Amino acid sequence: MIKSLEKLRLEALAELEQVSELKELESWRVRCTGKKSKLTQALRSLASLPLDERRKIGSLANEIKVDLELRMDEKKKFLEEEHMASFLKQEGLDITLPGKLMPTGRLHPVTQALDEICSIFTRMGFQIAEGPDVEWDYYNFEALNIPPEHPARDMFATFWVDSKETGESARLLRTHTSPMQIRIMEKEQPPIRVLVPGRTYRYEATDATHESMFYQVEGLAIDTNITMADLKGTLFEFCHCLFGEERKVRFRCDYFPFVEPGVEVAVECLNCHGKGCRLCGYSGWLEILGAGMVHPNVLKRVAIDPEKYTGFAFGMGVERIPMLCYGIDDIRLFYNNDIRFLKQF
Ligand code: FA5
Repeated sequence: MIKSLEKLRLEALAELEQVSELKELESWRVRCTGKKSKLTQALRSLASLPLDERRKIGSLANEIKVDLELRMDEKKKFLEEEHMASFLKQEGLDITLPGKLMPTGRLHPVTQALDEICSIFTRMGFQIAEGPDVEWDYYNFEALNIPPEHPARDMFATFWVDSKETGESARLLRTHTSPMQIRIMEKEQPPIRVLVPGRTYRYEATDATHESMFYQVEGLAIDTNITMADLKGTLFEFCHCLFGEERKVRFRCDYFPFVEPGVEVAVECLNCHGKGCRLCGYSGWLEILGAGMVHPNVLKRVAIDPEKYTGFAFGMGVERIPMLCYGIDDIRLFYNNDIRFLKQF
């Protein structure tokens, strides 16, 4: 019995040696280790043997079975690898070739600046709102204390959608984000703290610091006891968060019909450190925003009592921020879509 089991093992291993395909391996398994194989039959016949012999032969038969199954697994692995190698050769696929790098996208520098500005003001308690790019004359001018023929309309060279003779129901591309002050105050009661990012349009020749489409962020705070000191504190804090504590910030009087008093805020030019260059028009300063205390006429227009409530508003040019931070000396670079420029940020 022992001899015939060893013979079975040798025969099975010799046959396994000859197997060259996965399909053949399966029929080898059925033949040599399956239910009807001689080996399984030998294991079944153990019951009729005396106990001593049964132990000896039983353990040998099991050892042979385990051995054959192990060899079969090795052979299977070998055949699978061989099959994969020949498949890859036929397909002509070279898996050692390095893959193609997919270029990773990134946010436009103006979007990055918008995100940063919004994050600073939301930390101060402002909420974000958005409004339409195509606006009524009423919101863009009239309700902001700029009636027709007011000389301040010249400050905002306008792209008209309808004839401007139509009056307050004429449509235009908003020249600033300030019309959102009115839209918000029409709907909300004080206290109000809101921030409005958005596109604005001006019908003017472009140069290093002026585009005909640019982004602004409007800020509006209305409450009891809001003073100029709150406006100054808020804007100083913002400038220091964005540009660093050491950057000089300048407040100067300015005129906007919808605020009284009005100010202009400029930041020391990073490009020339205040010495004067093309970017700052050789002044050493770059104006980033206009601001002021909301004019009582504007509050009255939206039925907010100016005796009870006061507030401040500001509107900043967004492109000027990355220009200052990165020393970019021409605003037009942002919208030329030159990937060599954009991928630096
Ligand atoms: C305004 O647009 C006012 N609405 C700002 C304001 C809001 C004042 C609330 C008071 C209260 P101004 O025209 O100065 O103001 O524009 C504000 C900022 O937008 C400027 O400081 C500048 O940074 C930017 N800006 C103006 N015109 C252009 C332009 N053509 N291209 C790029 N940025 C511009």
